[in-house]
Amino acid sequence: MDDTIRDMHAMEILDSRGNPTVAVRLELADGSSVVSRVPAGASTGAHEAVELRDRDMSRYRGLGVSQAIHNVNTIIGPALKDLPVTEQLAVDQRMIEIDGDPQKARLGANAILAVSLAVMAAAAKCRRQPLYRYIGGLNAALLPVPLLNVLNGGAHADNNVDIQEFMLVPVGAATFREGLQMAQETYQALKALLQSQSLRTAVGDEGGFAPDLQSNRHALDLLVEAMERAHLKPGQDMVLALDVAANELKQGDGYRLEGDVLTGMQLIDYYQHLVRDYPVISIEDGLAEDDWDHWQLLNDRLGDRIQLVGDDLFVTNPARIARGIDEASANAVLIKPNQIGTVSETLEAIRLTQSAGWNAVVSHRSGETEDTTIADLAVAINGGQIKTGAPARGERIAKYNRLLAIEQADSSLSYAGWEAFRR
Ligand code: 2PG
Ligand code: MG
Repeated sequence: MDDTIRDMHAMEILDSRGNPTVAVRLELADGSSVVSRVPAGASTGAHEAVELRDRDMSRYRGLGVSQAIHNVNTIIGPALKDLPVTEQLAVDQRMIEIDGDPQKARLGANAILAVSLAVMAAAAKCRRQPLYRYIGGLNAALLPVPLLNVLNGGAHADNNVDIQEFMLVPVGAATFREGLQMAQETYQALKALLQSQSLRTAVGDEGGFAPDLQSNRHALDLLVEAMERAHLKPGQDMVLALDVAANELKQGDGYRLEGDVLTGMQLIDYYQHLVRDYPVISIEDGLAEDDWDHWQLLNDRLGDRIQLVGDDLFVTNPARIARGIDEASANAVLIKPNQIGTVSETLEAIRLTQSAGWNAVVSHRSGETEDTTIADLAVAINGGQIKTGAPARGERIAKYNRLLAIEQADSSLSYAGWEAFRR
């Protein structure tokens, strides 16, 4: 059979931060091959699947992945030989069984995901379908609204801004291409604005600017002004999304924000005021990963007005998402395949999220590669949103360029626009 796995080889490559990560080249019985590459986070959640690192301080400051590579080449590869790549679930199950650890700590989620992604890509190739069509079938109909992180703070930058990501959301565009252009022009307007105020225009890990600013509100003011300079109407053509990454703000029982320590309730009040004063449509990780009580209170307060996204809270894990649905903790889930470690479990997380009427927002990691799988995934699941960084830097642009190509090639798809945020 042409669609069976003949061979696979893992390789240690570098991600966009220059840290080692895993790539896998999978060869099919018919001689054709595909390559997958896995990303890596910086503000990682405690409940994520385990990224296996060597901890050998004589190489890459302990961040090498040679053990994960070895696991693919000597354990996973031989175990999957001759299996058909169209049996994604069986392949993923096999790896989960061999690993045996709930957080995939033995083989490493980086090793397992690289293989899982390669299997999916190979299956699409066998079927001669674009990846999004293979995953989504006839159902795939929407091009996602991009959430472009143009101003960075927190763990992604060396500045004094404590919200990790300020994102442009071009909801008012008619097409993906137009939305990307609107965002790029706003990004350039922001750069000029920063320069005119003698603020730094060096960028953070995801390509967003990382100036020292007076406050989070200062950042929001700059973004609104940049939109206006780009001839856009804030709140109409374009809105804003935040990723607070509140785990990183945790201090004792409270949250450290702009020099003060706030209680969970005070932080919720703070968000309510931001939403009143700025066109903020989405807040991700407004609270920490185990602060379930305050998540519920936040959703109570703002969940009927804006999108509340759990990233470190849910870690793309169906069990944690199920709890969140049960407790009405949020109304959206950030989907990162490497938080859970296989394609099948990622798709299960998405199904669960969408079955509750929640939004599934497909996302990159702060450490990325040229791999564009998430662009196809966002289209396949009709999620209507993708978060993949600034309109700058090759590893971010690769995803946007892939979406431009999909839009160009497939006139049956339409841009999600405001639809993506209708609740
Ligand atoms: C996040 C991500 C991506 P990291 O917090 O949402 O922007 O960052 O990959 O560092 O977890
Ligand atoms: Mg996040």
